[in-house]
Amino acid sequence: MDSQLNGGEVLDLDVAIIGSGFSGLYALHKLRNEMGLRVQTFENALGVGGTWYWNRYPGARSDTEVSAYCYSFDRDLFFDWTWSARYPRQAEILAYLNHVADKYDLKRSISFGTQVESSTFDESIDRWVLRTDKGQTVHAQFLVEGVGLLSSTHFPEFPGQSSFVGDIFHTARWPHEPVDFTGKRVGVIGTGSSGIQVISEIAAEAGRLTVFQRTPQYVVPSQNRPIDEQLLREIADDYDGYWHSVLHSVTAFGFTESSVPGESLTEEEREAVLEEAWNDGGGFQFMFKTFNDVGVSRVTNKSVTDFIKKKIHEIVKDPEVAARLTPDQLYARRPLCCDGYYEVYNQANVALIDAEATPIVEVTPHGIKTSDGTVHELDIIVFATGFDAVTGNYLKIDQIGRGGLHLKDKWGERPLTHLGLMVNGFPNMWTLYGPMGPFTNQPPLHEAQVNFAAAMIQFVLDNDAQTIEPRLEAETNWVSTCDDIANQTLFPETNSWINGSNIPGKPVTNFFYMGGSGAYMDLLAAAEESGFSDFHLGGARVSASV
Ligand code: NA7
Repeated sequence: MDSQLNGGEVLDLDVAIIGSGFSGLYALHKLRNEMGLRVQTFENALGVGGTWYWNRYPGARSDTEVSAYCYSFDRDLFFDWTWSARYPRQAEILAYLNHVADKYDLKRSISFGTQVESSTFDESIDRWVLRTDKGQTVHAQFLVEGVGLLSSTHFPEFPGQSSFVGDIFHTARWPHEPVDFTGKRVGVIGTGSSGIQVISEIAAEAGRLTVFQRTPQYVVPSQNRPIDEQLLREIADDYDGYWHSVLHSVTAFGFTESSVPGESLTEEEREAVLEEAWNDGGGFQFMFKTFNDVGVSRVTNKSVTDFIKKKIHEIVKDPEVAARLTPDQLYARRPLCCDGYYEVYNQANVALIDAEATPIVEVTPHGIKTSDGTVHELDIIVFATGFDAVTGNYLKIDQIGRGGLHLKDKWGERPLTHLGLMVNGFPNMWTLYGPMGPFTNQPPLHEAQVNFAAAMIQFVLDNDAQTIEPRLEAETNWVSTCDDIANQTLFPETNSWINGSNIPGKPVTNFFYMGGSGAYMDLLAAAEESGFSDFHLGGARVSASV
């Protein structure tokens, strides 16, 4: 199939996929190569990789151990690829994803540089009708959306921003050509995962680095190093068992979570565990491998925050700067890790601005003005301001389901899905790692969700049916289950992209299933075993579950 359609042509497909990141690439392989369906992928970028295509900023790397941040579906693929470290850089992950696309001959079915502008379910033909910015019309029975959890950028516009005479970059829309920071006065706005990585990397290069920090963050070292050879031997000895254990853990990050409540230990015992975790590295390990109640117990959570606060004051020599870097919130945001982050603030060329006490009020032609009237003179401004997460990219596409229902209206107050994967009123449409999906390491869950979607598609085909969609009651129950679980944790008490509070005007609510990967896998298995009884099969000649 020609991967670059001409304008005006109508393409008739079994499956249209949107996105060629981790999830979209695997969906294409599964549905086209394994199931023999007619599939075409539409990709906004000029290459594969999704997140790893766009986030080329200096210092960008995975902070998930790569032995679980990769595909599992082909043992040969796993062992044929050699990673340089546990937490590889962006370029290495992008090279891996290109290798995957080439190995399984995926690129010929991807329309690059093509934005899907709308997708409408035409009830008269039971098909999705997609329109692209290239003027193409696509008919597809099934629509699989792998548009990215963290992809739609949050790029605030401060007054006067267009007058800035230097360069402005967003970490998630980084240029392909290297940016030279040598001797430059650089301002970084934001201290989330992207901010701490870019700050740690460019501090050595920039003439002067000014960090605009609104909310201080807890950052632990990643202690990056080569992948443990012993781990690779264990994976080789029991490949399927390893991936089964990843998927049936709580977080799917490739380590065994602690089963010990911090509350059951003394303060000294907790501190010893935390010291060991600090020296071993990893943000998710720090939250989940230390104790099993960091996210639910205030006692344990306080031990963790006290420990990191102490480390900040040990590392950062200027007590005032250390105080400014010290959070006063719970350890209940997305956990961060980065080697050498706090150490950066001991450098003479690095300044930390408290952008909560003195917010940015304006961008002037030559810098950033804060509310105390100071103009911080800059040659380059880096926005590390994050994403309109989880729902942002779904709502960029004008998606219209049954009865003319727009997804943006259906999700006006909050996103609604069943299993984080399908939406009532939007038949034959899968939202990979979409809202109300599991809060876990993504790649293993992408595969699981694609396999589940593939099984549903096969179910529709086997039953000679036209459509499948979740029953409204199932969707309602799922969302309230997700909320019940989230409300038992401390996560709703902090503000971040996890609950939508980082985007002005966005509903602040729960966006995740926090019941764990293993429980989620059991739910997917039960749904399949039940003959997808939570779903309505439409247009079936042989009735299976109507
Ligand atoms: P994050 O984690 O959402 O961080 C964004 C940062 O930008 C955060 O420090 C924000 O401060 C700051 N920010 C956002 N808007 C502003 C304005 N208007 N003024 C000042 N500061 C601002 O995004 P990342 O890209 O770092 O990481 C997102 C996820 O991607 C990450 O968790 C990984 O899963 C991968 P705030 O904290 O809101 O006060």
